[in-house]
Amino acid sequence: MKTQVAIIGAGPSGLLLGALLHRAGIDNIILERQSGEYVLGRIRAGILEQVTVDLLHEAGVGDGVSQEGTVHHAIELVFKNQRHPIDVTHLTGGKVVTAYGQTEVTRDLMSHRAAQGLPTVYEAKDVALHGFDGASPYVTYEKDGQSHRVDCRFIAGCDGFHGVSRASVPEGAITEYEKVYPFGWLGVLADVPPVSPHAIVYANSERGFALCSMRSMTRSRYYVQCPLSDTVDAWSDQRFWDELRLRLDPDLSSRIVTGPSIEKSIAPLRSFVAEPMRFGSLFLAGDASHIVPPTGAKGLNLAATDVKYLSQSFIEYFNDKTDAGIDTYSERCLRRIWRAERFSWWLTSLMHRFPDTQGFGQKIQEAELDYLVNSEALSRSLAENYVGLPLNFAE
Ligand code: RFL
Ligand code: PHB
Repeated sequence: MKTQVAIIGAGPSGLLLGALLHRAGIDNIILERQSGEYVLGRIRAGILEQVTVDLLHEAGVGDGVSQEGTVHHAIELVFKNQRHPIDVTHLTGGKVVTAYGQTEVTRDLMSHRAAQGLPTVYEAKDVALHGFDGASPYVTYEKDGQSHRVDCRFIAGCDGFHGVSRASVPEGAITEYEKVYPFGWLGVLADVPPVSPHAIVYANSERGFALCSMRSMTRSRYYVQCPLSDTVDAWSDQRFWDELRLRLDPDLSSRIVTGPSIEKSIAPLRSFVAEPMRFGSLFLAGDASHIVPPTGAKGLNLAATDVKYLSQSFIEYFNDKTDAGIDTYSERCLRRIWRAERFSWWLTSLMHRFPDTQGFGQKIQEAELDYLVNSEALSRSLAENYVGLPLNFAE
């Protein structure tokens, strides 16, 4: 097989890249290790920046988010049993975020790709990258007991944190920066109306962090901070709902509607960046090159903007015969990524209980929360990062 761009991974990064390239007339093949159902079964992100929503429209898959997404103008911070609304739309001169699940984004992109008849190989085993230090790289994989080879001009590594693409780069060529947090998030998805349909709630309580989010007016997504040693089995639905209630203010707590969970999982929290993002003819995008703790709701949004820059760079290369875009891809992405890393680390530090922080650290956290909700300047800083930076930010 031969194509212009071989894309590894059919998560949101790989699928969005495939759609944007196809619209520009650039051939691509996606190789995915798992089945389509498995990819859709992973419940992850829920909050999209406007830049991401615009990209979905540009890729031709905006109908779902337009019809089913819920626009939010505010978030709420809860601490010391009190709610503090932050009107992000007012603070950013009119910007919003949209609640629309990663599962739905992925499903929309998958259906669009299938309708266009574009090649996606699910359950591609032993994917291996070759010759990306030159201009004729290729990818090999096994499917149904047979070996296959895809020749291409570029490889896009969109295969997430545990993928093969970053792992294929020679050790000395890559620098990794990492911070692992001493807790995880236990997430529950349930078909109950969201307790706060107009604002995502971030709570810092003595018992730890909690988050109230949603997928629709009839489906909620909630999280509580938990020790990394916890297992899902230790958390019955009842225990989860009881714990969530204890971490919210009395009003929200009394209004939570409970029901059986339809998904429950524990995710560790990590900040991670691998630099650079280009190695000859191999380009990394999304979680393959960086991870943020989910507190800032930035992971999927960063993946989308990486892919926007990457598709533009490939389009300029194939259609305008210029290397300028591919040569600056890594640098342009990394500036935006580090801004999102800073924001996600800051919000994580502000909202969680750290097992080794008592006394002074705790008091500083309280003072910062107090400052944040009473200072328009600091609230605006939170708001402008939460809604996301523009694609070509100058400041
Ligand atoms: P993905 O989604 O991990 O997809 C990578 C795909 O590559 C496949 N793969 C391979 N394929 C072939 N060969 C191999 N060797 C392969 N190895 C892996 C995998 O099977 C998979 O299908 O990465 P991608 O596309 O870069 O997308 C990134 C996002 O998934 C991620 O950043 C977000 O989910 C992060 N995130 C959030 N982001 C937001 O913008 N807003 C949010 O509200 C938000 N909430 C979250 C989140 C992540 C969470 N968890 C579980 C980590 C909430 C949570 C709890
Ligand atoms: C979610 O809806 O899953 C969600 C919302 C906000 C976050 C993280 C996750 O910061």
